Amino acid sequence: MRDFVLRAVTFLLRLAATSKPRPAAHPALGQPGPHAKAPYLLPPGGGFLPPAVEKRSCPSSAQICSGLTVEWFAPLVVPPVRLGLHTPLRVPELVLASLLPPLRVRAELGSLHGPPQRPPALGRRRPVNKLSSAFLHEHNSSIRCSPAADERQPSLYSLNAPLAILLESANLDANTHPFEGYRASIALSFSSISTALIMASYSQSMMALKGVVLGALLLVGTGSGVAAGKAGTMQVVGNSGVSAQMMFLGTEQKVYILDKTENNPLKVNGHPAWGVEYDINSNNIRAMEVRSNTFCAGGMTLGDGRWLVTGGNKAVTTNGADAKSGQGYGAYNGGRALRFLSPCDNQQCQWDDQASNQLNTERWYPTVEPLADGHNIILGGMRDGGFVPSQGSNNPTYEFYPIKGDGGSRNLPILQRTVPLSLYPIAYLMSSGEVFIQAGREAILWDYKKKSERALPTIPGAPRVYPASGGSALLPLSAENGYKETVLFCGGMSLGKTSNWGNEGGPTIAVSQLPASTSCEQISPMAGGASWEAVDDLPQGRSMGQFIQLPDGKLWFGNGVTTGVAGYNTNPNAPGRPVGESYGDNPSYQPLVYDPKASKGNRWKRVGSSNIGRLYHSSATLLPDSSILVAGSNPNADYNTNTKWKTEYRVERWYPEFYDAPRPSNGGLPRTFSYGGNGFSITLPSAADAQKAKVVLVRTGFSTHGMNMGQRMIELETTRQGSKLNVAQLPPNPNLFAPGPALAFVVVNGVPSQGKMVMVGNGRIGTQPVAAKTNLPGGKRDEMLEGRNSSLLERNLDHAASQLGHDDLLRRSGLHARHHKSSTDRL
Ligand SMILES: [Cu+2]
Repeated sequence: MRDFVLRAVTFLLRLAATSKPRPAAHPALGQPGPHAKAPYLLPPGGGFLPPAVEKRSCPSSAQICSGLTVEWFAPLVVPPVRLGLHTPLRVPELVLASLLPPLRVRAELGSLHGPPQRPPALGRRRPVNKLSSAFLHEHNSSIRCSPAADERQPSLYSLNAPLAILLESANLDANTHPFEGYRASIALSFSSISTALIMASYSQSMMALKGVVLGALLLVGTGSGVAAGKAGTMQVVGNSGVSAQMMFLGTEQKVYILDKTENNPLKVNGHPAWGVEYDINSNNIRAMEVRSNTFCAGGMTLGDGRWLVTGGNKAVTTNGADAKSGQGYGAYNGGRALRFLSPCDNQQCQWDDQASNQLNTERWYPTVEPLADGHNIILGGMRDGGFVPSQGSNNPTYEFYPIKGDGGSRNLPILQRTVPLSLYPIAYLMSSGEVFIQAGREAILWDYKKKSERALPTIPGAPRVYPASGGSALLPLSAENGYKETVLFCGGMSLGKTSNWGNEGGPTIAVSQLPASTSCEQISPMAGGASWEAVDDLPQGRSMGQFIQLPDGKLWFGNGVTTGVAGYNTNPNAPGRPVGESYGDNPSYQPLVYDPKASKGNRWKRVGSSNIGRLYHSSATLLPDSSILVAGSNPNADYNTNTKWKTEYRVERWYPEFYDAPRPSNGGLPRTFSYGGNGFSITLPSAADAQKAKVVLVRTGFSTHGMNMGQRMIELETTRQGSKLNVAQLPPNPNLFAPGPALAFVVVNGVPSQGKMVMVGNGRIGTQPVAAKTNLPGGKRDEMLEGRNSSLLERNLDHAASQLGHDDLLRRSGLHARHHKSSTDRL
């Protein structure tokens, strides 16, 4: 204790000599307070911090509860570093923990590059520094846990014993690693505990360049600029319980995660779980019963707001081997499954996964895209398992849910022509009602009404569909770009000859160390003479990279590997040369942000970094606060902790650079949106804000395999009158944004509000009511019609509504109310 105070004084003195005076101490941090007896970490150079002790509840069913991250900066050549829990754990909160079974310690070490821009926050779970152009490079081989194990072999410690972790750094090459810095993530795991656990979180940072322990700044206390600090970073926030092969945002509070059927330690109804509901705020999970095997299924919302997850694979037993239906882990054949979920916030909803609901044919790796009438189109897949299909196992057809017309499966010739690269075809509904489809190297516009196709040019660069697994995204639609669709593809893999992809048994050449493609290409399929256009290359090749649409119009690109492809093989001598079981290796730890409006050459930016590899079967989704939940990775046939790329349960959250900025209110947003019809208005704090404001809708999508089915964003038309922002409904064409749930945001000067879950369309499956395009006051044309505007608008809408014969439209548009009362938030 005396030592502690002495060190504090020393650092304060050093600090006083090297920095400007700071505001008065934060009462909780300015003195060795209630945390003074807590264990602390002994960092390189002897700096220290009183750790923040944090209570954390683990889900009752979870077996692992993690969350201790240490970060610091050090010179290029780092001497061996000793981090230790310097004193026995004696804080009152930890007494309970000390009575519990042994503590399991696992640590991973990575390096961070880029100068620190601000001191770390203390007293928060995440002690992360904001780093510019951070670059992470993993050095797992250079870490040792003392006394007896390395990071891949968790060792057991008693909580009452001092814990020390020795980090022996490698000598880094200054040319390839332009800055210095390390991060150690230490996961503390408790086994067999079903009650709430208490975790301690420690932060430590040292910037050796200045000889100052940044953390010591916090002893002096700081005002603004230190307390927040999530922006531009990534942190571990929880545990998914099942590996997140598939993931989607269901409500403003809940994310739903699906795994394939495998031996996850998390159990439900006496068998391993493969589905959970993940609470965004508490990071708690609820195991959910799913009857059929969801192995590589497709999913999307329907026009009535339900989620459909369809297709999958056979019932399996240990290590992915086929099981008789109902045997093994309890899964049923999911090949023809239609599973439904109405997401909820009260923990009561369950998957509706009845054997009576069936597709016409088995589909493993089908793509699902929502249509203008609230149906889903379900494209392709395979009739059985395997790496890639042969003509025999391929299913080159599509069908609809709910069933349309003759109810059967229709042929889709592109999926026959592109075998073996025909699984998970990339599909986006176009404004014409045609579906843009990309598979193999082909691209087409498919008219499912006429059962005809229009060919588009062959995609340059590399194959993009599974298992080459490039990322793809539809760029935001707006009046500014005339709602012209542009589809962007980045990364993927070329193996030269198509035959090198092999067949169900795997690739015929070694793939795991082949560099993935850096190429990015885009096309505007509806434009006359549509052609591919090369845009900024990825800074590093990537397979299984995933685009996530951000409400500011930019796109996150994360997850995946820099070498190899999707898929796995349990045979280490297979021609594809799996690493462990994974055909992908050398994960990309560096999320990027793509700005489609930036000039060419300036579109990519590195934001944040991780030290968790997200290989095959990982996923990500946008959350209402514009952060991104990142989870999954299991390039193995079953739950596997005994291989290089283990089954990954840690859940991370990535925070955009605007994360800490004050957010606009979403209070003026309605809960329902229509196609055309009466707009609405939002009052912003100032006219200047209104000038920079917009309203966007984002369908966050169904994330799996580097895809995000259904994801798209549309910006609504607006005009301004002082501080009032007049907002149009969606354009009168449901093909531009199919009906169903979406997140709505007010975005001011690039900073989004919290997203509000809204319903686009009438909330029903079927032809959607469409009214005339919203006529906004304050626009150039309307300035001339000032005074007459509202009556004209009403006449137009009356006319449109009577033509369409939709009472519902009138009711929902607020038009009736408008006739009788003056409303400031309806136009
Ligand atoms: Cu898969």
